Amino acid sequence: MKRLNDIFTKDIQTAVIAGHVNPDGDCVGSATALLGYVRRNYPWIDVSLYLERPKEALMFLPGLCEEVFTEPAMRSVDLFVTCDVSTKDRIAAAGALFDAAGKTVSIDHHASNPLFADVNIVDGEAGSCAEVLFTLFEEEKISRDIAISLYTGIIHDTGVFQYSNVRPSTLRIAATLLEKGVPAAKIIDESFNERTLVQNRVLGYVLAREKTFMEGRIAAGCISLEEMRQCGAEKKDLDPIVASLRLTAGAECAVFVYETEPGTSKVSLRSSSETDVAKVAALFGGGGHTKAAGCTVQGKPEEVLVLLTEALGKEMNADD
Ligand SMILES: [Mn+2]
Repeated sequence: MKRLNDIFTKDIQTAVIAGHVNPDGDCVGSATALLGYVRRNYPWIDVSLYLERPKEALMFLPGLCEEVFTEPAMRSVDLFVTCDVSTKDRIAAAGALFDAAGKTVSIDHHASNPLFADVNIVDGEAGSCAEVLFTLFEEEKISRDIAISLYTGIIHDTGVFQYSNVRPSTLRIAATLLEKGVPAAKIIDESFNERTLVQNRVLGYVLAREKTFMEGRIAAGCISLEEMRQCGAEKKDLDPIVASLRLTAGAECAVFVYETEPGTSKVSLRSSSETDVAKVAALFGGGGHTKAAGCTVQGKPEEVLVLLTEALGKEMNADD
């Protein structure tokens, strides 16, 4: 708890909080929670938040406004804090400001974080960055709005307390946040579960063409830019797909590949077994967590799908 007092000291006048590219619920939840906490408890600091625009379902989070999505005009700040950012090159657009900052801090839960900042508060065992932040905050100084942000971060990175990254402490933290008046059911439904008509259509399209490999131990699906266009879908509409593939009976790992630009494909990997998908992603220059990882690979989605299932198959065989 004292650690934050050692970071947000009296000599800090300007601070920026930033997240990672393509921000998810944990990134936006953590960053807005920290923004609220700094504004409330370190009022002498002129703090601003910089994020890429997240999906619409996260726009309810306290502290988000147009200014947040506009790159900060200032040239340098006393303090630059990243939330949920696993490597320096994943800091969203304000990266130049990071280099020019008086002091940098990384608050994160990716075990692969190379400790790229001056101060690194990284708990690779935590299910979400929001959980790491909770342990840094003083409980009585957490407002309802801050609790809402933290709770959102936790549910998004734990799949509403379903994934294996949930620890007993995750639920204790969630209980404390509920006591702060978080409207949990509403947040879960509206920010996590809800899907648009387009999302449902594109999910159906990919699942209808799902394939399995390694005697059903790998479930895989892919979609090209042309097929996305036919479904009226954009990148942001693809979020729920890999999790649905993973639910296939008998599948230990899921691979979802989509084309981001002609000839370039993005891969999402999930594991519900011992297989470390971050290792497989790293073979292709990507990264992530042991159970959820990703990478970008040159090639058409169907080709990349074959490459990835082969690499994943080797990794699974090595584990057997
Ligand atoms: Mn996270």
